[in-house]
Amino acid sequence: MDILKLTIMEDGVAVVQLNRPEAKNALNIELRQKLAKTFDELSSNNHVKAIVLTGGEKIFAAGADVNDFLTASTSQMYLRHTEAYWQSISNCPKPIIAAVNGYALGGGCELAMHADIIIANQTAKFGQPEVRLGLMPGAGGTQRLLRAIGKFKTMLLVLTGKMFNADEASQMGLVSEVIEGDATPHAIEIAKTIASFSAISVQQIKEVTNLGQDMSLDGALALERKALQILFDTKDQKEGAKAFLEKRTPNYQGE
Ligand code: CO8
Repeated sequence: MDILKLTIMEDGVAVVQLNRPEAKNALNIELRQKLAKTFDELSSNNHVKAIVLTGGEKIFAAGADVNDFLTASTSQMYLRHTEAYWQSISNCPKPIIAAVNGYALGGGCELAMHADIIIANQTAKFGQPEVRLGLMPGAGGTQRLLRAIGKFKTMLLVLTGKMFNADEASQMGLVSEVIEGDATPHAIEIAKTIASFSAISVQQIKEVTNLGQDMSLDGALALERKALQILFDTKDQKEGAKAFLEKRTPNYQGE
């Protein structure tokens, strides 16, 4: 059985599915290596414009594979350099939409937070339970959560390991949208919409939004302005304006 499934659709949408249902999609080293390799490939595949990341209908991911932690020493953990696996995802210039059904815990919640949009269904349960294992989050669970929902909600979650459901996650600002039924088809629809736009404008929007989060407001506004100005040098920008005035669908080439 393939522990990671990849489907590339005609309209430029790629669907990446974690597939270790017997272990609740726990992220063992092999799965994380495959995820990283897949995201590296998708980043450089010009046909792919948007990516949906899912764990299937029942679960997103129950975190790191705890079996990998039983005997690991500090130096072994260091030498794994797993930050490189995560960077393959966080450096991906294309929009990533996480479709979360069921549990997204520990490294699973951190994986969802590597996405740009999170769609959750009513069965979704988020949490950073590492503290219950004598551990702490290690792939953004303290820092990405802090930036998404603020200090006091973050502290409550990471210090108690408490799980929270989709509506609570949405109220906190962790989830983009909560839907009834399977989150994946809805995430694919959103990805298709994004894939129909100019890839170059989409990627600039993602880059500026993410970079701006950690910059001063003045610096981030300047970055935004410069990125907008760069778009005026693209064929797609001219095509977008022309198509609007001619009342037709634009034909974007990503140039
Ligand atoms: N690692 C290894 N195996 C797991 C994991 C896991 N994280 N989660 C579930 N499994 C296995 C179970 O051991 C069980 O195996 P078996 O059938 O052989 O007994 C099987 O999956 C089914 O699990 P359950 O019987 O427990 O299923 P339930 O429906 O009763 O419960 C839960 C589902 C709530 C998801 C429960 O399995 C659970 O609490 N899992 C662990 C959640 C957790 O603590 N996650 C944090 C892990 S630590 C972490 O992520 C640190 C991150 C650091 C950096 C990032 C690395 C990626």
